[in-house]
Amino acid sequence: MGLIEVASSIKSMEIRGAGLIARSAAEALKQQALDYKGDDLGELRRRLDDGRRQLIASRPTAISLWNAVQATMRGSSSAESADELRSLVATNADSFVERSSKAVGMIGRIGSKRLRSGMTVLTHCNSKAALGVIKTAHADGKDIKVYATESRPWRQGLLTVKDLAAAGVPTTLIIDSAVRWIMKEIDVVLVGADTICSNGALINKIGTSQVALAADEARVPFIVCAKTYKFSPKTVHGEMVEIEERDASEIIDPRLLPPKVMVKNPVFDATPAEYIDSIVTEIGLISPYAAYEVIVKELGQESIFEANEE
Ligand code: RUB
Repeated sequence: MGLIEVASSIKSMEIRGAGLIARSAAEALKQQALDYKGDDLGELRRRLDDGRRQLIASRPTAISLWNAVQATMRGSSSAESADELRSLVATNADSFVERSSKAVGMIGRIGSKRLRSGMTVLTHCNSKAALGVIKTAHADGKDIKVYATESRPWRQGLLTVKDLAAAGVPTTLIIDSAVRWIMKEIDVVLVGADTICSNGALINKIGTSQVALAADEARVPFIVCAKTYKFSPKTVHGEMVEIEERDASEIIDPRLLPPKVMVKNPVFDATPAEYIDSIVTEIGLISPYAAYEVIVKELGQESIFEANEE
């Protein structure tokens, strides 16, 4: 798949989930570099820069996309030939994809220690990181039950129940509005992340903040499963995370609506740090209030400088 196709598949959500879009973007940039066979350094830079912008514009909310693109392009300004630039981008992309894939496994192992046999987990939407935790606990022989929300309008919950059922985890699908009712049966909530802000706030699938409110009311721990490249250097500069709004037709066929009725379709929301017990990352289980340190230590001071240059 060429870069333009990858960017449009991310936009149309054929490629979705913050981790997967990040890995796909890194691979698309690598492909863009390898597809240019010429030796004009300026031309290769222009192609990569165009590609970089198209990928970043494909979905605005998940910082994983921006972090992946930055990591893939890091050091590229000092390349002195097209060959050097090509191999730098390819090496960066490979190491990003490898680190990202390993991180999912680490998160699974660390997070699963928080699950004991007999626990019932609630998850929202479809997060590979959160499902990795559940599947690791199950594979370790723990008796875990799961409630999975449908996650309207895209119904990513159907992917979640399919994945968990294939792994043999007893799973029950619920509609999003059943969350507060079901919370009395839940021992822990596990969700993924599209972005974690420097103040520890979580940006994730619409409805996540309502799940967090219901968990808080019932004193059920709310745990986020997120690779460190879900943390946002941009928010260190006070930048607000753009919440993507998608077409109304994803919710309802507009022809079914009475005249003058409008539809709003925000697809992510913000959960403040105070509702989050902990964040499971590949470097360990941390407090949401440690988000700034994660950005500085894991993504590096240079990511904060780069974010300011945008
Ligand atoms: C998916 C979503 C997931 C996060 C984390 O939204 O909100 O919870 O992306 O996923 P969408 P992962 O379907 O709109 O992309 O843990 O797989 O990175």
